[in-house]
Amino acid sequence: MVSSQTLKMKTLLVLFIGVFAMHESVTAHHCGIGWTSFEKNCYYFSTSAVNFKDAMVACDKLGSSLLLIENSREEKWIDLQCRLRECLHGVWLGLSDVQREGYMVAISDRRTPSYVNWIKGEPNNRAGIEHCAMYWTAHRGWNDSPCSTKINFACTKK
Ligand SMILES: [Ca+2]
Ligand SMILES: [Ca+2]
Repeated sequence: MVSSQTLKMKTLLVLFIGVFAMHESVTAHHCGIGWTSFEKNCYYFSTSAVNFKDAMVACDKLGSSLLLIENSREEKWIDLQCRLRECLHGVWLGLSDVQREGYMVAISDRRTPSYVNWIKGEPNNRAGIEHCAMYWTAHRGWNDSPCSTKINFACTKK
């Protein structure tokens, strides 16, 4: 036999959990469904590997830009995400030297990045065809790669 007091308590508890869950989902999704937040930024991680241009277009369609890592904190977080998610190889970075060989600039504003973490010996423009930058999870650093390579990507809203 359930007393009306117990029923009231149960109703309150269900209500409380409901409100809490709603609040949680709003907090988690302030970046939008499918997005993850870190510090004040929002990130979207692709579930498939595509070439550099397709990654750029995909981020643009989502009202965002291809990832640009701006400090080591952000880089460590990206690295962790890549290890937790499907992007084990790495992700594209919004940097290219396609306009002027040897000058890696942000595709968004053509500026030289203030933070870089090239792997030793990179960017090496191997075979003269590497013009797009990527974060390489296995080496925990950046590499220039042919833009036609298919790898995962991350978009950011900053
Ligand atoms: Ca190059
Ligand atoms: Ca390279």
